[in-house]
Amino acid sequence: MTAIPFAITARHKGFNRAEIVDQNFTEFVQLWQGEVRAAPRDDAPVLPDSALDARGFRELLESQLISRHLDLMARALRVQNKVFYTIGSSGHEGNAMVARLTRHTDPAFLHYRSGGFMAERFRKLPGMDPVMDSALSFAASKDDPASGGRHKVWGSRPLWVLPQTSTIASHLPKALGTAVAIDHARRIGHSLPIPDDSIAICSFGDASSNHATAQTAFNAAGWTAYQKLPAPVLFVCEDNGIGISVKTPTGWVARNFRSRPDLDYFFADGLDLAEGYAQVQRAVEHCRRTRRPTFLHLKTTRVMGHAGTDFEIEWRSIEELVAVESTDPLLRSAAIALESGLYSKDDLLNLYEATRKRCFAAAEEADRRPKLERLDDVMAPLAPYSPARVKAEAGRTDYAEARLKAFGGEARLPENQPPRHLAIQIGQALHDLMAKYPESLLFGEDVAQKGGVYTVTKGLHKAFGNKRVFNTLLDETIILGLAQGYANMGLLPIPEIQYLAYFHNAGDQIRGEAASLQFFSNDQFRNPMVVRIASLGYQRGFGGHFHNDNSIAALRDIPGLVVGCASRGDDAAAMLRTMMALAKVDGRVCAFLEPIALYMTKDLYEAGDGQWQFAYPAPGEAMTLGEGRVYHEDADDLVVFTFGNGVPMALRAARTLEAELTWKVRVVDLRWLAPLNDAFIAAQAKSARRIVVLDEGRRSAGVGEGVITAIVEAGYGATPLKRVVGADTFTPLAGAAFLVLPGEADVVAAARELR
Ligand SMILES: Cc1ncc(C[n+]2csc(CCOP(=O)(O)OP(=O)(O)O)c2C)c(N)n1
Ligand SMILES: [Mg+2]
Repeated sequence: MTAIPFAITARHKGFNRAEIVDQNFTEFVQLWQGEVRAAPRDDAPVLPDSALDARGFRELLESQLISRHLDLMARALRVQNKVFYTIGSSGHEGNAMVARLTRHTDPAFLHYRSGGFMAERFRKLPGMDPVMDSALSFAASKDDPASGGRHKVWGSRPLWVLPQTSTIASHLPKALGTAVAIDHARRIGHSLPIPDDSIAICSFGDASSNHATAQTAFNAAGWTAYQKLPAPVLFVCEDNGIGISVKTPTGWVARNFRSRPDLDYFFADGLDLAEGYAQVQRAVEHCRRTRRPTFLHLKTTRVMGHAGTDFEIEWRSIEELVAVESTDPLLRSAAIALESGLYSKDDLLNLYEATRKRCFAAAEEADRRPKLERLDDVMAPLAPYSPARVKAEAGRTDYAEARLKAFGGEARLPENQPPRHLAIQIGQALHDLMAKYPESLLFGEDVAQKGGVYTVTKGLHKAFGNKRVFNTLLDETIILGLAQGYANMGLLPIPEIQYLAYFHNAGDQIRGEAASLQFFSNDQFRNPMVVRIASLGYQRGFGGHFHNDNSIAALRDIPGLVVGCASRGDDAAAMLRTMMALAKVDGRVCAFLEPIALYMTKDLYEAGDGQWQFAYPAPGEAMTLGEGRVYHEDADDLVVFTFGNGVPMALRAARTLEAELTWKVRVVDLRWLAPLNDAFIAAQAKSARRIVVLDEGRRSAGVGEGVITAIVEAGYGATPLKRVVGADTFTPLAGAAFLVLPGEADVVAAARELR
């Protein structure tokens, strides 16, 4: 479309661009002097040759106006502290076409400028009010149906719009994951909560398309399609040519995406409803029909700046600003409205003003609605926990037949086997859980035929087949994005991260995304999962830092995330059972740290003693979240608090100390690292005469700090105490690794100092 030229008058030089954009609309309508056609019937093209009919145009126009007036309202009421968000959709309102041409059951992951899309999607269900619902979110009211007042988001449970965070591009992997899950679910006989031919929609900006997280999603979409696997995701790049103040090089988006193999490119003019509609339609139909990843390059513009705080006039020339404002898609929509004969100038201006009134009235009403005023209320959806239901679910045993099949007969059931070590029993537990949950999937790097780098998942591929146990491409962001997508479709994902260091590589998918979904959706959406991570140090002769990473702080610091670490096989089986139950019942995101160095450990004190192998807990035996394990319960000369590799280490040190000092030493395995069970720690500290906190993580922000805080806060700060902890360093290769990690001798030495 050609730009509509404005003469730059004194009015156009104003500081408040929202006001100018607003006046432009009125002035444009008043001064419009085109040919007026005979108004088309509802089902006739709005303009000759347009694929959009008159009814469709009227509704889209109304959605565009709602979006625009919500923006204008936000700018006006922000200064009165009635609204708390001013990043708007002005210039992007053409995205309403994408909503019109898709279904309300196509899961949508939206750009913050997809207000037009949102207003249009509201039409898909009767009795919903885009204006009031949005106003409540702008006002951060507790009544906000999207997030309960926790964020200004586009979100709706009934409309299948999953709320997004402000982190640009972080939603692309899970949108792809959702698309993949739509077709994958059918292949494992899982019934979807939405129609089988649904597509996932994901919108984002032009600058965001360069982000690593976006690029990995495009790559993984292509990787999937190349193998002829369905990935019906519609990537909608809302290209306004700029990201905050940085211009996207002209033509870059088309150049970058037009000819990618296995990412099918479509262009649409999002500034012109009459023109763009057929173009959007082609992209949507292609995606739905071919089930291939589709890239819709939607031309938009940005008027009124990045946000209310962005005074563009301070950093752009007035000529440039006015030129951009003249491409305002609402001016083009006004021209269509008038030329088509569907609206007189008065009708159009009346509609414009009526929409303004409606948005302001809703905002004033939203301002009177309650806010979040108590910490409890704020946190309620973050980490729901129903102990009784979780316990019952963890102990549920009604899948005997499925497990018999998975293990290959009664004699092979793990509880009928001799005691085994950690790696074997994790594998057995996973067989058990995949039999218990037919909707569970296990995936990651090398996990299928090979059974993982440490063969922990060996046999699962054979037992459950390629559809439930599979290798992904090599990208942790995608592994965790897939997990979210599967979870969105009601499946129960068990992704594996090959090493803890590589969790950190993709941590935002849990930190910013998965763990935040219940919070920002007021628990209306859940993405339950159990992420297994091969973790921690002490591997003899292997690896260096990245295979021996001991940074747990980055996980413990994620709100709502459950973090557990087992030191022995029977505990691992029970903990995995609890984690799956937490995921199933309360939608929780759980991280299970598997100490690599203990995978194959069979002995405790002497080579060949077999004392670090344990009987497999039969189904029905459940562990409560937060429950630790206590060795030598009655001993109180010294109590060692620890977890993971620290547990057998502390038990060995205890034997030395008992011989040397005749102390009775209790060893407390925390097992659950987040949330830490403060009450349990306090109860164990109560009778302790001395305490050692043995933490193989790092000195700063390690688990040990939390343990000591719990002890001190419970009033036992006067108990003589020593901390034995990893150094604040990266881990070196070979024998030097043991200089930075706590060892048995360090525990003994610390205890001696407490004499
Ligand atoms: C990962 C990340 N980095 C930086 C930001 C800050 N930021 C917010 S929007 C934005 C520009 C986005 O531009 P674009 O993708 O073109 O979207 P537009 O705002 O133009 O619609 C930036 C840098 C962010 N939100 N997330
Ligand atoms: Mg942009």
